[in-house]
Amino acid sequence: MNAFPFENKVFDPAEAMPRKELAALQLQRLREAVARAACVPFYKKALAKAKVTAQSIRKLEDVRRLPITTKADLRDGYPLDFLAIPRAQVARFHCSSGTTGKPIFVAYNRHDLNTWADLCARFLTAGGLRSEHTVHIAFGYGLFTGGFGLHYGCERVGAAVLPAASGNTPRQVMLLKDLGADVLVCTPSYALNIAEVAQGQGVKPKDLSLKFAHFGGEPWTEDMRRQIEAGLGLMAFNNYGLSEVMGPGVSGECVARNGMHISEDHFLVECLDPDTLEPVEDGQRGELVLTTLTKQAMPILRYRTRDIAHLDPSPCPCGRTGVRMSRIVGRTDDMLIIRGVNVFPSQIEEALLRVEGAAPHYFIEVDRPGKMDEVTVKVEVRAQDFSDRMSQMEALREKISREIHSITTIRVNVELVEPQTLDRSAGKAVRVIDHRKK
Ligand code: DLL
Repeated sequence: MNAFPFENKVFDPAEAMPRKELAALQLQRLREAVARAACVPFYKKALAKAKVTAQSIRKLEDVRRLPITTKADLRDGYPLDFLAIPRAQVARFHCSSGTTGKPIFVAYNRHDLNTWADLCARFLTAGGLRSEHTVHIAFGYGLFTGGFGLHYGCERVGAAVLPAASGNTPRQVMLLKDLGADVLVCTPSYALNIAEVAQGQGVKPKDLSLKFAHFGGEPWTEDMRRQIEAGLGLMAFNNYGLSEVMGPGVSGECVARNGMHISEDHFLVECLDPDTLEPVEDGQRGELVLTTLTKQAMPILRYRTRDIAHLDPSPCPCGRTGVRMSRIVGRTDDMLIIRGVNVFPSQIEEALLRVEGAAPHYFIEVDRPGKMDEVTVKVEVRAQDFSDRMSQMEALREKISREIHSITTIRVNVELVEPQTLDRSAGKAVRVIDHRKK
């Protein structure tokens, strides 16, 4: 274990439970989850149609007999048709993110809030958080599950929290510097924004006390990780979750940083071909489908997350036994189909960050002016590389275009823009606009 840069500590021994024991626990909890879900009219009907009862679940694979739940089902159940407990027992509501139309309310009872804090404490501990640390949380506090989820997780570890919330970036830099927080929690794109503002103020990584960061809520790449780590002088960890099944705390990286351990004692995960809904082989990309095993207020069966990743069940040197999921490479609903080729925005990000001179700030515009799809990628040039010399900028443009082609196989128009001209996010970054959808 001394190969690791810090002590590998487990928050809950359940994280290292032998797989056989875990499977038995999952089976018992799956039956309980089905029984709880049956209190929801949508599931009562769907379970009856599929001829499944809690008692008829004999093995874990029986999960495949359960009905699938989609975001559209949850929308149709607006506001609270999926509540499985009396309203008077609800302890908190949040909403799933989404900018258009009505949100989806998610509900927790006291038991769920307690589990949630524990599960966030798991990945925070795995990624270096200790009780003596101070955590600067720059997530939105409100309907979004990021702020409150991480807040109570940090407190569960025993750490001190600065609930900075998001926005007013120069002030964030001041707070980080003056209070000397050890750990930063926010979206990766906001971390990049903070790093940039810090740099603009002449604040160097050594002026900050940051040691670790826990980023999640949106896709990011390994190159982005390196950029943020260099910009803020810290070690960054990835964590994943979604409000429909709880919020942050579904999975997170350990000190090995080679995939995010899923808390499988609380979530049953399937990785399915999004077209056929058949399971894919381990290591193959598929859509994650999650069943909550312990959630009481709003249990969810086989939720189609739309998130594409692969699973790695091989043993991890950290000793945790929960299967690891890869980074989210994209979502089935933000996968762009460009002239018949599937392209994820994360691939474009990967290409950009490989080119010296391109800043990690970009915006993708897709259109179909005639019969053909056209993609324009606007990329900021790094301040130190920006030049009035046309030939220099043209060479950079060419390089970016070639890199995108080599990763995605598509040709795109690359438009270089001046440093600091694209919008910065304080939460989840919006990186794509598809005019074809109008
Ligand atoms: O974003 C929960 C969360 C908050 C997770 C803070 C981690 C940290 P929603 O707003 O419902 O919940 O959005 C969920 O965000 O389906 C993914 O598409 C995306 N997402 C979340 N974490 C990651 C991640 C929260 N680490 C949606 N990498 C999910 C890639 C992520 N995408």
